[in-house]
Amino acid sequence: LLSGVDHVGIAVADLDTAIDFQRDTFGLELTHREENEDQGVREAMLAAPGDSTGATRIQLLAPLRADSAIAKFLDRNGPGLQQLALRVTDVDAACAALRDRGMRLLYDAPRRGTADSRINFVHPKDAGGVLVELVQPAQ
Ligand code: CMX
Repeated sequence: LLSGVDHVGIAVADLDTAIDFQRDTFGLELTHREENEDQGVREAMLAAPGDSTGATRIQLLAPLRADSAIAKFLDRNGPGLQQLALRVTDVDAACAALRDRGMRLLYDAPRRGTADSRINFVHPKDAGGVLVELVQPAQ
């Protein structure tokens, strides 16, 4: 079911400042940005120049609201790595398999993620201290 590492997510206070930093320092290019009201984030996807579709990306996540998961993460930890996102071909089947292995999934059913993907999360306490996102990209 696993088809790769989709992205690594970094919590940031200000999205535009973080995009400029990643471009000017590491040469990463902005490939996508959006606001996800459900997740309470303003977000951007960046990739190495010339990366084809399917490559691992860097996701920058800034809070839209004070009560969002990213706002809470920033309050507690400051900016930094917030999540590891694994790409799966069937998120429903992946969640069922992980539940069978004793993992707690945060949502009963997958929700909408970046670019109309379907997402769920494994609780970080069940995954070695890492918030693992499962992403099934839109067709
Ligand atoms: N990575 C690793 N550990 C984390 C963590 C993270 N991102 N976020 C919280 N934790 C740890 C906390 O430090 C805490 O540890 P201790 O008990 O040892 O102190 C523990 O997990 C539980 O913390 P909590 O206070 O009970 O829970 P929070 O309110 O911090 O919520 C979580 C944690 C994962 C449930 C919440 O962040 C969440 O719902 N995340 C999923 C949604 C999300 O992250 N959305 C933003 C991204 C959107 C996108 O990718 O599209």
